[in-house]
Amino acid sequence: MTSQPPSPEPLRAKLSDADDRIRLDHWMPPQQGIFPRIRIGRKWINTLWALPIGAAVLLCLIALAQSLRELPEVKAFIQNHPGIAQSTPVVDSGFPWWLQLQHFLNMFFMLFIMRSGLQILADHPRLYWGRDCTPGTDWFRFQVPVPKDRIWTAKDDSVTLPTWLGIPGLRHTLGLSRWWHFSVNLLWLINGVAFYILLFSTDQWRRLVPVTWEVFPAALSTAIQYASLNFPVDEGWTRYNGLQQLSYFVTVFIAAPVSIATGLMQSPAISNAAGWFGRLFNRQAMRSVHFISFAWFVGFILAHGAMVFVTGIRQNTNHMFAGIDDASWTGFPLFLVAMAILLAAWLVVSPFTISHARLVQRTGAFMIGWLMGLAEGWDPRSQLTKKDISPYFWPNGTMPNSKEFDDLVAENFASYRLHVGGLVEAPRDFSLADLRAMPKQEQITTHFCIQGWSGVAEWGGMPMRDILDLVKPTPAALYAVFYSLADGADGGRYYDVHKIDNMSHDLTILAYEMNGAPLSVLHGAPLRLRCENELGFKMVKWVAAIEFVRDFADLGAGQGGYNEDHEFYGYRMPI
Ligand SMILES: Nc1nc2c(c(=O)[nH]1)N[C@H]1C(S)=C(S)[C@@H](COP(=O)(O)O)O[C@H]1N2
Ligand SMILES: [Mo]
Repeated sequence: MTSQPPSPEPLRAKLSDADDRIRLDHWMPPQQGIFPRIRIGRKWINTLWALPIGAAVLLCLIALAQSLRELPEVKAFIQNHPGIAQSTPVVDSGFPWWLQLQHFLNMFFMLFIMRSGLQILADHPRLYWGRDCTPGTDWFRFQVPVPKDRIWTAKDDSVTLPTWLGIPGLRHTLGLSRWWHFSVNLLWLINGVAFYILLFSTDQWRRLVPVTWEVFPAALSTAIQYASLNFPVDEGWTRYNGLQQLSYFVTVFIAAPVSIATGLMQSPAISNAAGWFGRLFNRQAMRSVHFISFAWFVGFILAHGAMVFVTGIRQNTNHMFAGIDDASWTGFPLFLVAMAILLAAWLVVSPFTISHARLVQRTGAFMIGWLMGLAEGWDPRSQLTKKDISPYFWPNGTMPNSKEFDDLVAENFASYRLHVGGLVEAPRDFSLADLRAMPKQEQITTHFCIQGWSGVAEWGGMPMRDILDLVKPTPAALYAVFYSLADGADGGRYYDVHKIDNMSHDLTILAYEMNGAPLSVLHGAPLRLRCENELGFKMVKWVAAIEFVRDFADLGAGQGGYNEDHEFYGYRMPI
């Protein structure tokens, strides 16, 4: 007996090809944000005030420190604590080549990480502490308040960054910035681990790790001396003063690991696999801490950079760029070369990313996609309780806009059929009544949008594993394609591809209810996918058909989904 190959899903013809670069006439129109504001109580304060206030505080501190230093008690204090904690052990090995190299690589990687991170933030330019992203509960934003008089999707909320600031700048380009952020993170992590190992296998750890409580009075003394503009003696070749030690220690051993942990905890797969830990350290709190850690790095770089100049540029650049301890001009030109490399990278990266977007997507997937994909294997089981349900759930995506769909809404989806076919033994059409008659599963889960917002809702629907049992995919079926009734933002049908393993996870359902009520059109009626180990864009709304396939290279632009084709996302996005 020979079996006929199944005819391909007719909706395939509605998929569209996509550009391999960003063309501005096809891209989201720009939208300027506002200067960042911080909410204190009910008042929003423009962070631009930090400049005049900071300058005034600095001037006062200088005056204060200078008068303090005339007091005999303070004189005695500085005499006892000259700046370097007395029992700080001495480093004998100077500034070895590996330390210089790692310092440079760290700067180089941070440039990409910080700029691409800002670009990701600009896609949902608000921060919150609570679990949900209810408008008005944000504590930081660089966007106006959420308009109440119309549907305002998360995509509407995204703002433009200049190409010199974000990577690649523009608006809603986080698909590409994420590849930069995660790929360079991996390199930065490798550099960091190698740095930790080398620090502790040599005597270099002595620079950074305080071994005596004396470091605190020493740091205070150093701060007073710096602030009075009469600097302490520098022994940077062999050991650091209290203030240096504390700030370097915090940067290397606290801010860096905190950034990594709070970054990972924003992932649906990791947060859901972490159980109570993921529920306690919710995504929005993690995003906020991630940002504060970023702000620490910005402050550190500014202060550290300024100190390199004002405490002796020749000695300092000789130490870190030439590995010698004298007052010659040897290190300074090398420092300039390093800065020129950073500047060149800075100027090139955004234009390159815009004109080679597909290449950036492919390279990113090659470097980090496989690692991210590992998290897909975990079956997400983490659920919340009814009291965690968000009062507000951001709508997102491109709404259906066709007579076909309006007609379905008008008749309350009576003639709607979900078509399930492709590489299956028993292709089938389901009416909404058929689906409702099957065993229903309810779950209270967090939705993680790639743009950064999240929300908790209760979903009711039928498990995908039951559909698998009915239609029986053949062994050749490796992926499930979800076709929507709606087009995507750039024309052509919205669709998305999942590995078939995702279909048998406990919490993968086709939802027709949200928070105990029938699903609204805004959130995907008549049917939407819930697949809790992936980011939101992979959960197709207004599902029209499911096709099981062996490969997706011949669908659309071949990247595994609409946003994968048009916005350069990855098709496996559990992180
Ligand atoms: N058909 C279709 N499905 C879609 C989208 C879309 O644009 N079209 N957007 C996706 C994105 S990016 C997200 S975050 C969720 C948003 O679901 P919500 O509107 O219920 O919040 O739907 C996903 N499903
Ligand atoms: Mo999203």
